[in-house]
Amino acid sequence: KSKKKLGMTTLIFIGLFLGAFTGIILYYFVPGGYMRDTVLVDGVFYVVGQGFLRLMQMLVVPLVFCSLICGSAAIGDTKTLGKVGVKTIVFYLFTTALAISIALAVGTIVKPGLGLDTAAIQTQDVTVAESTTLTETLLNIIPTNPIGALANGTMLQVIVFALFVGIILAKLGERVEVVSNFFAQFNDIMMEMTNMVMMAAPIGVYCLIARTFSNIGFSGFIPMAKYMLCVLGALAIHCLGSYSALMAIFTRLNPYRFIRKYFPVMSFAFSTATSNATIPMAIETLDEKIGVSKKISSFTIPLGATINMDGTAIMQGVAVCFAAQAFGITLTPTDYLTVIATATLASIGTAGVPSVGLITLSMVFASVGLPVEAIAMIMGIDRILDMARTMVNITGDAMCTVIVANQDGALNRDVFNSK
Ligand code: DAS
Repeated sequence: KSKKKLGMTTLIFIGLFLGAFTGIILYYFVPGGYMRDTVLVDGVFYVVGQGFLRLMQMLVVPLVFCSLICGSAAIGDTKTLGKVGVKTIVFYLFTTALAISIALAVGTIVKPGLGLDTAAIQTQDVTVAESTTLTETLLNIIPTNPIGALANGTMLQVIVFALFVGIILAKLGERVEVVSNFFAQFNDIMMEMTNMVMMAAPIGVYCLIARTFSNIGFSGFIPMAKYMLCVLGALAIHCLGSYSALMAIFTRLNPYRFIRKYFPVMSFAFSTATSNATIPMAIETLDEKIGVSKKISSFTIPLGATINMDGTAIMQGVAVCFAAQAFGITLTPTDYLTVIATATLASIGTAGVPSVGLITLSMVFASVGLPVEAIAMIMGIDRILDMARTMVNITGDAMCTVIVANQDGALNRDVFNSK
């Protein structure tokens, strides 16, 4: 009987859970030593896990640049591109504001900052980010040196430059046929490279998770359990509640089929806590399994990975309530609005890399006069929450992409509804 080829989804699912299981076994039952630490955790797991992550990161800039040039050239006219862009940004801002509101509601009702056993809480020193203004954030989107933007992977600047190139390619048509073909062929190369790297996803995810769980201090969870459950609860409400409702309302598609098909991408985001590195797998999965045309996803996914961080906004909303309660500070309704504005602004300017939400959290706290010491209290247990919120970040990007693609007639519903 021919061995049934296990699908990528199943393999990644196995990698995720086997990795977590391995990590917990190592943490609780295998004493530190040469074999466990040097050979396994900081040897095999570290090298294979980080190697896989670096391969995925290697794809991001060239893939986003080429696929966005091809995507915007395919859309062609600036009117449609503008319409898709405005719709996408409106959806991103709406879902982020909804996310923060859910977080503030959960934080206000559950009160995770009350009755804390502060002595038991492990604190760490805090990285404070300087606050950015709206004008700086907007101006930073325009690249003064596009080659520098590509070299540094400054995603918003890469996106802006690629959009210009794509629109002009469409405008000049025949005159730049060679350049159009070059980018189309280079895009094919990058897509093929993505598929090739994704073959290693199950083992990469296994190693990343196994190492994280074998090093994580679960003991730190107990005194911060209420805070963690608030964040995870709000993330679940938003991911399974808000997103499903919005998808059902706007597309009449089955949201749980979307989550099942998108699970490999969500697992990768969870394992790496990096939205940016998830971009290639997201574009590929949306095209192959969900039926979203690359001319939409090549724009909305990189944009979302940079400016749309609902999961991060949720952590920041709960953290604000936690800090105010822990330090006995009463927040006024204006403070809440300031938090919503600052958290949204903070997420626009920051790339999707590990722990960025914690760094911008210092800006949000400063905007309402909350003590930065509170961040030291939540840093110790932030790794798991970073993984969970990154998973929600990229799910929100994809869900908005499906809605915008559907409205623009760029969603193949047969592919979506296929097994
Ligand atoms: N890890 C970030 C991301 O990749 C999210 C965060 O740090 O809050 O989206």
